[in-house]
Amino acid sequence: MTTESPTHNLTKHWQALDAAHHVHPFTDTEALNREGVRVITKADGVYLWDSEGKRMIDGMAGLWCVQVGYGNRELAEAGYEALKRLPYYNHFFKTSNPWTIELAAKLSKLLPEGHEHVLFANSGSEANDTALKLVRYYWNLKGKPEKKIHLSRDYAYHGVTMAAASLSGLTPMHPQFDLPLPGFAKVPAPYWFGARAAGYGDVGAEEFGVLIAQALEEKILELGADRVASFSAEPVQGAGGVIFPPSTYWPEVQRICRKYDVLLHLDEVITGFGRTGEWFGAQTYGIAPDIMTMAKGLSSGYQPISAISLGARMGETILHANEELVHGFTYSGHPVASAVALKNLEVMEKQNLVGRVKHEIGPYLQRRLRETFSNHPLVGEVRGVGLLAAIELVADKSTRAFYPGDRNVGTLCRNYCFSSGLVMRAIRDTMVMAPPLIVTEAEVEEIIALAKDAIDRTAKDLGKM
Ligand code: PXG
Repeated sequence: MTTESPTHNLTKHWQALDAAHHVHPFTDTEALNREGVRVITKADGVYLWDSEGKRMIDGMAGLWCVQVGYGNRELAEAGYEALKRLPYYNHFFKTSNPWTIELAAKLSKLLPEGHEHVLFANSGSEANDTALKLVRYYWNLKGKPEKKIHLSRDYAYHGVTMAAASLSGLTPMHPQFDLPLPGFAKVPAPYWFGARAAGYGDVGAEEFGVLIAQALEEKILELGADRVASFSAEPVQGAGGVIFPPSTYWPEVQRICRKYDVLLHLDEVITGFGRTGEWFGAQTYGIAPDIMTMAKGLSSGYQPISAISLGARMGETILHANEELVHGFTYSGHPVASAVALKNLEVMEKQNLVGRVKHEIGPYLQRRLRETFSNHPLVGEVRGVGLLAAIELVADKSTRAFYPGDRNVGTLCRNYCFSSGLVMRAIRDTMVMAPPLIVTEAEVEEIIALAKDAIDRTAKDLGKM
């Protein structure tokens, strides 16, 4: 019989309390409680520690958000200063605070051209809900109240509130809640790697990009352009499987949105703040959105804060409506969250994190992933831009055939990652990574070695090695 250490007792204590009282997101409660939750007690740089003292390297930057890494003292101190000086005040009743004002001004310098105005909220979901309300308001102001349908894509993840979940194209998110709401419709995703399995045949990536963009045009024509309000999309689809669009996709999508006067809502919640090697995915992919939403990396996840920026035409219309904009949250532009976000942007600039992702560590990660996995018997594709990457695990490399879903290949591999101390996500059988932007070459090597070990073990289980 082993003697339990005091930490182990504490872990058991927390697991029991968690099981008794805490309901987790996207979790089967009973299954989790049988297993016992992992309690994370501290983090530093790119590392996490659990209550048993086990160290893990975080290949996911939390939930794709900890750009500056954990334990940044400058962010902590900026938050503490704001907490002492002004722990709370709001922007209703003709008031504001210095941090939120400076943050809005700072963002307007980094955002795509024409995005001069921002609203604040507290999460990506709230930002997306707000964006859709503003789209509806825009068309009402323009005298086109019948333009109300919101288009988005299969595999999209835009959040969990009623409208954001309706926008999301991950189908398991809908039936429990009788979603999507009326007025939402989906178009296909530019997921070239899955094209064959989805019945598109042996089509090249560039051709596929055009084909999928044209499916948007067909949907607009089917519904009637006079009824379609907006098209929402992530520059690169994140939680849906780290899907990078072929180079032909975005130019064609933008041409179609312009042609049918459909507002383009870009969800930069994952791609924003350096992830793809520019401040925004809009810049990486040459996208000019009418409205943009951002969260996560805005504060490196240190505080809950999100933002919605208005492009020129929405800004001009909505901000000159000469009436109250009847929208806003108690915590919109919270002073502490704003102070931390402002400091986060300052730290990112001082450390040249975006340039580093574009020219140094991003290319390094991408090269090392390809060198390590391109010829692996279980790997069908390695893809990535900046510090965002995906590794497809497949049954047949040459035909890009997936394993049947019930083999749970991705979960198997993910579990090997966890047990050896690497946080890497599995989305279906796609292994994905998005490490903090401060990750070093040595840490990239550590991530790759652990990922290789996990993928090798998975391949052995499947009789591939
Ligand atoms: N848009 C995008 C593109 C996101 O990735 C949201 C909106 C919603 O943000 P909030 O702050 O409301 O969660 C997200 C969030 C995962 C995972 O498992 C991804 C997200 C959230 C939780 C889990 O990959 N993305």
